[in-house]
Amino acid sequence: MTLLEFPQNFWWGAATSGPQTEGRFHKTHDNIFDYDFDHFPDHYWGGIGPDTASNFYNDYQTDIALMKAAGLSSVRTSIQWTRLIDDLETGTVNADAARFYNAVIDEFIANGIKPVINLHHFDIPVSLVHKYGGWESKHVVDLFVKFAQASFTLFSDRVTDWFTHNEPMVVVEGGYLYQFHYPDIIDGKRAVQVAYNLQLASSKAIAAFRQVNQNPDGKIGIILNLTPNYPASASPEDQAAATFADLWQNRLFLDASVKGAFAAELVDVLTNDDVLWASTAEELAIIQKNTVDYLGVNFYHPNRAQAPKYAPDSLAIDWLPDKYFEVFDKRGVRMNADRGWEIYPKALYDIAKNIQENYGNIAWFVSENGMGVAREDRYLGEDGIIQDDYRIRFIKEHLYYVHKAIAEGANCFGYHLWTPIDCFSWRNSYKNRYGLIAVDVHRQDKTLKKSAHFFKALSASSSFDISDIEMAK
Ligand code: BGP
Repeated sequence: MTLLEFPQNFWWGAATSGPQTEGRFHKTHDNIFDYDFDHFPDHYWGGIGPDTASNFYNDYQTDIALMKAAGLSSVRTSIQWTRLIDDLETGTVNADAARFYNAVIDEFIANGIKPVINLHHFDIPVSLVHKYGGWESKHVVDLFVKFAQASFTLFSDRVTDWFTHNEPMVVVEGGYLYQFHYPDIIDGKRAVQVAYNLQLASSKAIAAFRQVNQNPDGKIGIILNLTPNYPASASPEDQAAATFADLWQNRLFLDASVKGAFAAELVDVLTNDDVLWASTAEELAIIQKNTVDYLGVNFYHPNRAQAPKYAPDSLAIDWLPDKYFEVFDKRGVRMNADRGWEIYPKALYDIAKNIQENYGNIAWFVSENGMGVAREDRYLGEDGIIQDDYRIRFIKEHLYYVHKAIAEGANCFGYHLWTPIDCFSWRNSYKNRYGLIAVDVHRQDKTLKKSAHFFKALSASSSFDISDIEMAK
């Protein structure tokens, strides 16, 4: 037996979001996924959309009891803008929604689970996209701040841990570059403005938090999907491609959120290419002043970057960041075939080192990490428990590198698995299951998987035995 021990008070938890669990019940507004599903159901795996919920809205007490049974000491979810706010222009609160989120927060606390609250998890109200162009609009930035302010006012007496956005880069890429989120636009210049406005929204929300937060222990951060870009080769072209990919995918939000300024190298490229965002001195001062208290880091897979194969001129579109890099699948590596993602746990160590060396060793936690597997009923044991040993191995391997980084001084204070209970996953719907707890969405049956029992022991002892894992031998 070789035990890996983690610090006391380490957060052992899991992450989910409002739009992926609550269901559409009783919402005043539709978000972009509600709308997209109503109009293009074939975008969704099996034609199953956000209406088919794991039912947290009605079942939150049962779900939280199951999360407790899985040993979770903290859980991240999000408040839905489309539920909490009645009038999107003025930011008035819907009383039923406030009651619902109050009850959820109280239920978490009563079960000894720290509620960690995120505000924006891809789920902008669709009417703001149609009326103003969504995140392309600075008016929408200010409407988001009203929603944020309402949330802080209502809940910051009990909620101490807040985040502004989940993976803003996915909003940019999905909605404005690669067509996997509504509005499915391909336009690099507009993507650049969306990125800037998302950063501005985060910084303005942080400023609002510092005015209305009621709790001396209150903290606020941003959740970023940081994915190292490993160059395909040592050639200067591939190295330059990886450097730009890192600037664009990671440093854009990381530098602005932690250091209060966008990376000068990125600003130079965007300026030379004549696609730089429209900003004002006053906005840049807000970004400079309102840096994060800490960071959430979502990590699933690394990227491999190489110099683009196609000459920029052959791109039909005026400007795309793909001008500078191309992401490719490396051959012969370990993959999660169901999701098409490479499995490379050491990347978490590289992320930790980067934060330690280049971002003042700011406090951070793994805010999402996980393994989505299709048709998990294949692994149902005779005892009726899904034997998801692959997930336990995945968790252990990633934690091995978190542990190593902490031993070398990384300021990492927790690990959240995606996700507590199998949930709706955007266009993949229910194809890949990530949960510690299985759900049969038709019968609304929820059962602990083998990984939930593992997680409970992990959380109780803040340690685990690594001796069965190859890398430890
Ligand atoms: C992250 C999102 C989550 C979740 C997860 C799994 O990017 O923050 O909301 O969906 O990815 O990915 P997917 O559902 O696409 O398999």
